[in-house]
Amino acid sequence: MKILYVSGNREKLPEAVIPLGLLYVMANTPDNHERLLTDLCFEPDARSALELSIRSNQPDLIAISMRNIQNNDYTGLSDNLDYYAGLVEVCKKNSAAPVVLGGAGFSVMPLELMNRLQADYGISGEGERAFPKLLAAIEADEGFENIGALYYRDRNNPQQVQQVPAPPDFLNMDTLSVPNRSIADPRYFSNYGTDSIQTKRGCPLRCDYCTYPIIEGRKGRLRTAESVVDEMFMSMDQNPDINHFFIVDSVFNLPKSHAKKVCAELIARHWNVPWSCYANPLGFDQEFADLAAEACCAGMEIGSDSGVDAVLKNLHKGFTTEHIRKLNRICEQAGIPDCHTFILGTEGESLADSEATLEFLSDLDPFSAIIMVWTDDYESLHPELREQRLGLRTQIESLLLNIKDNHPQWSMPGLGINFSEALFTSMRKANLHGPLWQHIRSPRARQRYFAAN
Ligand code: B12
Ligand code: SF4
Repeated sequence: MKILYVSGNREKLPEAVIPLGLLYVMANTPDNHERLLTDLCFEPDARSALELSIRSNQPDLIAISMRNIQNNDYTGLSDNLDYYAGLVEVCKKNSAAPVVLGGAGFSVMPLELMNRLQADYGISGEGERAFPKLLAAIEADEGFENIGALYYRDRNNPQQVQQVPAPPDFLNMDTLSVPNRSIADPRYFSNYGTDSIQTKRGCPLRCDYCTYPIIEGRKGRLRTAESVVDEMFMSMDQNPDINHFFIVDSVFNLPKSHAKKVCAELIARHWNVPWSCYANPLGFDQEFADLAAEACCAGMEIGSDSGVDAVLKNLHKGFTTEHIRKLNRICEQAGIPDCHTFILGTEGESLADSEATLEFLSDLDPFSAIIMVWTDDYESLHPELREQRLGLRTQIESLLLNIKDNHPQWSMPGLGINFSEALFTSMRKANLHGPLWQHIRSPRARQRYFAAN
């Protein structure tokens, strides 16, 4: 079959990111299929670009990757769903080819999105095994049992979406072909300089609101440290513009033995390109931080979420504010900038809890902090849900506006504070790389982290 893979993501805040998931799916589609990539990220007019690609390529099947359905309060909420519905419409108007949806955004609410976006098929979760199986089943005109977490329209009743259960097992990452970055749009690297690398899949924790386990499961599936570092070196050879890596694992330091092995491999092979990752206060120790620093880690992002133990407990975070303080002390000692994300207004939280979190943060004074206001993925589908939450959200926003001048180093994406296209563009022009929170800090605080190292 001739397959047109479409990366629909156009988000450029905090930066444009390569379509790693779609590249994984492409790399693991058998060679007997012709594979073409259309990336809409940098196209001035996404719909026209897609239309042109479909008309000139005449694909037999169109596979659309949906990364984000919402932007966690960065800007508007529902735009992405209308946008993706528009892409499916363009496919349908210009081709009879079936449309398959997949990706992180699709996976968090597959049934709802099949209905809303009117695609023919959808695959939730990992696509490397399920997508080729679906192609084979379509070609052979067979049934869809054993494909994976598949959603499809009933031939006799197209309004009805059928569902095939998810497979019991996830993929062994070391058996997968690695993504071919040479086909990625070079502007990801020339304009942003960051590449993405995945060292494992799965997070064992159970934070209340988290959708990550739906996408990649709870069981850690680790790659060998050698294969991870091989991929990083290969990518550098292919794309000399890369000056930063982001480890996209849900949490890099769990299990910590794996994270330490990756760091040790980087050190052994004299790796010298800065990288960042997500880290969790659980299992965070000095040995890991020191190894990471030696392996060229430029910063870690921590989902600390709240400065109130009762709220952390309610969210099933599994750690307390003391763990957050400990992580902060270790990072400072190792010279690793730590950026803590706090989410205000989660389910059951009061305005007083939000105030207490801000006091905690002020006292913690980490290298950087990003303060978000809670939004639920389902708000993009149900405006009434958003309406219900507006009261507390507005109160939290005025709280933030009142204190923002006291904390010029904190980012508040929802309010555009230390977080805007204009700011990021000027920072990139000043040749600053990696996650930009790493550069929004006073020289005095930098001194605190870097003086000893
Ligand atoms: C790392 C990460 C980031 C990093 C990325 C750094 C970088 N350089 O890549 C940063 C911090 C920048 C970031 C930012 C944002 N992110 Co983010 N991010 C992630 C994370 C943890 C991993 C993404 C990743 O690369 N995974 C690895 C790849 C290989 O997996 P994948 O893309 O899911 O692809 C697999 C499947 O989805 C599927 N698949 C993919 N495409 C297709 C297509 C077809 C046809 C098929 C069949 C299958 C398929 O197969 C792939 C291989 O198995 C996910 C959560 C998670 N654990 O998935 C959130 C996640 C993707 N992010 C999300 C969001 C919302 C954002 C932001 C909008 C805002 C924010 N603050 O979180 C921005 C947008 C940035 C942008 N430009 O798009 C959401 C998206 C869903 C949603 N709720 O809308 C997620 C799921 C987290 C969440 N909140 O639930 N993010
Ligand atoms: S640690 Fe992160 S990825 Fe794991 S369950 Fe909690 S929020 Fe999700």
